[in-house]
Amino acid sequence: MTTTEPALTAEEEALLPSAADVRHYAEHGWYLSEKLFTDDEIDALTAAADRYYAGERDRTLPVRPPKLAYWDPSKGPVQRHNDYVHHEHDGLGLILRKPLLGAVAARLAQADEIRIFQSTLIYKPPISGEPSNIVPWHFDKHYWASSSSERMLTAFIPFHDCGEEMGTITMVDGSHRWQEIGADDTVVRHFAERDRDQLEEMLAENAAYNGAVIRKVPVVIPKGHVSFHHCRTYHGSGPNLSDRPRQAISLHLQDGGNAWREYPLSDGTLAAYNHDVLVRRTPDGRPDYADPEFCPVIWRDRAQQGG
Ligand SMILES: O=C(O)CCC(=O)C(=O)O
Ligand SMILES: [Fe+2]
Repeated sequence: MTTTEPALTAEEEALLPSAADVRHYAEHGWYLSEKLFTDDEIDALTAAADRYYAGERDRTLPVRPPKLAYWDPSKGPVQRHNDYVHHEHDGLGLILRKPLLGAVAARLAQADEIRIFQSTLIYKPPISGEPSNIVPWHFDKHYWASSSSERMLTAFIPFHDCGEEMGTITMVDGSHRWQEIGADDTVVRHFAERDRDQLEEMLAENAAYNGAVIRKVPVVIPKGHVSFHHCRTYHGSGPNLSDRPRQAISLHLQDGGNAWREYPLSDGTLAAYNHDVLVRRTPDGRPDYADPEFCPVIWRDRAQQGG
């Protein structure tokens, strides 16, 4: 047998979402997992993040993509975002590849395979009035217009108990099922580049168009648990009012079927993602979102494995 993916232990199997949990995710667009990481694993993430911030890298990107989030100390005490940490730092990357995490995502997305799409290391300094700490309403698919899949999802992994006072991630319940109006191309710009009031208004307009009431659910996440959201679920988060930094990794995941697609924007250019200048090409010349160098597989159903 040449199976490459380790099976889950019986204890891990018990942590997978139940059929009712999968239905909850399909209906609400988000899911708070069981305890998927041990305290030791989360503490190892914190220690690895400290080393990352001190400048440690196992490798660096061969070129700098156009929209890379890459905080460095010269930016000062603002909210930190650093992309591609699973690629650049093995201490972070190895923990993020935990098969159990991929298995949970596969159940939710109803996919046979889960690959990393992106990983962003996040740090909200404990400064209550810091404007950059506020994450305005958005959904992640807006940044991924060049991705063909509608099943992509994000695992939000805090490094500690994460409650409302720390500005935990907050979901707009069921919003992944809304139809979108007024989707002008500015939505593909990252929220950090956009006006916050404009995004609040966009949320209200989209809710009204769908006859929906906006129900905001702050996800109170105990250490080791993970909050998952669908790529069309609106979410955001508030200030960090605590006396500790709010630290997390946002692990963006793609199902096995995801691939680069041609998605023309109104100005005639094609939607692009940072990967497009990094990953290898498919035989027909498209950016390959399955390049194992940048988009490693973290879960494949055993039924799909050769062996
Ligand atoms: O840091 C946050 O609260 C939100 C992060 C986010 O937008 C995401 O995980 O997709
Ligand atoms: Fe997001």
